[in-house]
Amino acid sequence: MVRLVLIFLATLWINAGALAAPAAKVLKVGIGLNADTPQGQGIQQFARLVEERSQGRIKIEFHPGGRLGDDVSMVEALRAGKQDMTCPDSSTLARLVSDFSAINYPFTFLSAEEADRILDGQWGERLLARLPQHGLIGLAFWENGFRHLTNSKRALPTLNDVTGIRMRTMQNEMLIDSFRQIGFEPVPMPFPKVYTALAGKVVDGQENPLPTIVSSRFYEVQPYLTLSQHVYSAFVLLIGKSTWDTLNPEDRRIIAESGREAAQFQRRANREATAAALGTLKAKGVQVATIDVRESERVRNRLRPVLEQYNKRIGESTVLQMYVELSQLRMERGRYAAKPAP
Ligand code: TK8
Repeated sequence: MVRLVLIFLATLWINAGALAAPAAKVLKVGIGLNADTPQGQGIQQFARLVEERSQGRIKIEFHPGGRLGDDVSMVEALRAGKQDMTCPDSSTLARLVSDFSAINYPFTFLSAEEADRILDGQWGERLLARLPQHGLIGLAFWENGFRHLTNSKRALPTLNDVTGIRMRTMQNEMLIDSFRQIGFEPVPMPFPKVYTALAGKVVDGQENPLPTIVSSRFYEVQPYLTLSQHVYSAFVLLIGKSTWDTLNPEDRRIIAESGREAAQFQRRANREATAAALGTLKAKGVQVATIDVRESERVRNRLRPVLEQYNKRIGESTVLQMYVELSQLRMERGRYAAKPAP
């Protein structure tokens, strides 16, 4: 009898314990880059904020380095409810909402500050608001960075003659068409396959922000770097709508706020990594060329017919609004302030 009572009491105690500390909700997050990159550090910062603010109710299970897949497949996993969160390059979302390509219009954003203002402002908000109907919630824009070209064939101080260079591109049609228009042979490919493809000479070149060229060790198989700053590239922190719908309002608030705060942390880390990367690459023996303003202007003109086509596909109002906000910003900054006639 005493034993039975004890067992009964023990059961009560276990139940009370379970009530006091319900099992944490675990969110599975995958990214393409390694844990020690600014993107990886950003996720770890996000995880700290979420776990702290939810008092352990929400835990982040982090899978870096493309272990859960690439940008396109992870976004699909979110939509299918098989993965909770990811942080792809925004260009890969154009297959769902073509407007995302506008961010990557070559030679459009001129500084990280311009990108921050456009992406964090109304224009960016409107873009993210298009995602829920595709099963995704966009929490914040993070930074991938300005992209630069590397290749294993020859130094490219201009992009005048790039024939015969097979260039890996992201899986975005506007980018594929742009690289073809410049004269490259574009080969779209998911990021986790790129190093092996470069090493095996399946492709000759790739383009990414400097911190990625360092962290993914592309310099080992890419002796030539061209500082081209041809495209600005953003990440989007995403949570699947099916996961979002299971969260209570308080947890949603914590996740959304932490995503935005981690964006500031991640951008800072990325800019520090960018400043340090060029020295690292030079020390590794990479040969560096820089394309000048006139050359970028020439390439920009060459790309005009491609972009005109995408203006129509994307919707002229999205593109126009982006240019309007950019020129407003530039006027504020005095970049276009009237100069006295010579
Ligand atoms: C990492 C990718 C990558 C991107 C690319 O998952 O594919 O080249 O720049 O960094 O998002």
